[in-house]
This record gives sequence, structure tokens and C-alpha cells, in this order.
Amino acid sequence: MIPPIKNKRVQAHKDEFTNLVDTNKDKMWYVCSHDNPDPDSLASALGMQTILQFLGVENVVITYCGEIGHPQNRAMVNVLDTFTISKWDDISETIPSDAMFVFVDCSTGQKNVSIKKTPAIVIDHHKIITTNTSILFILNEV
Ligand SMILES: [Mn+2]
Repeated sequence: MIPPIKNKRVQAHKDEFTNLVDTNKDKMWYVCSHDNPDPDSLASALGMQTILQFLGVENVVITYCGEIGHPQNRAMVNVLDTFTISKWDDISETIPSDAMFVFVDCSTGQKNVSIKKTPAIVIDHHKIITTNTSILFILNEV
């Protein structure tokens, strides 16, 4: 069971989010980090993957550009052995045209985002650069 959501601005997006996921749950979903993922993007991606799977999405891939280079970031990926994360260059040729993209800890238009796709959902705590109003923002304003 989903615990009650107390934050009103998150609550306001809840139905829109679950409807979007439910309508598209048979598609491939890609949870995308900014380049050179760090702990907050990795944790956000893992959280989003878990939520999408909870809502019935079977195929959720976490992906990134750059390197997971810093020892603490590598350790995080190694410790979480259920954490499978794919390099964008290794999978980008196989992505279906109707795939769904979620950007976490980043948004479109940022210099450190090399994945040039239009996300359906952005969850970020940085200044949002994109002006695409069809994107469902959830936590950028919290
Ligand atoms: Mn980050």
C-alpha cells in the first residue's frame, strides 16, 4: 500500500503520474541520470525504478552517459547488487521509438545531460531549464 502523501504539491501530481505510468506500462521505460552519475542521481534512479515496477512497469532500465568514476559512486553501485545500470552508448541503438523517458536529478537543456531525449517526467532539484510544458514535473518545485 502507498503511504499517505503529505506534501500538497506532490499530492497534486499523484494522479497525473500514476495515470501516465498506467497508460504506458507496457512500453520500455528508461530512467536517465545526468552525465557521470553521483549518489543523488543514482539513488533517485533506483527509487524511480522501484516506483515504476511497483506500478506494474516490467521493463525499466537505468541509464547514463559518462563514467561512474568516483570511488564512492562505484561502491554504491557495487553494494546495491540488485542495481543494474546501463551505459547509454551500449543501449541507445536498441531503444524502441515509443519508449518512455524519466530524467532524475537533471532536466533537458542542461550542459551535463548528454541523453538527447524528451522525458515524460522530470524529477529534479536543480534549476529547471526546459520549457516543454508537456513534461510532467513532479519534484522540481518541492
Ligand atoms: Mn547529482
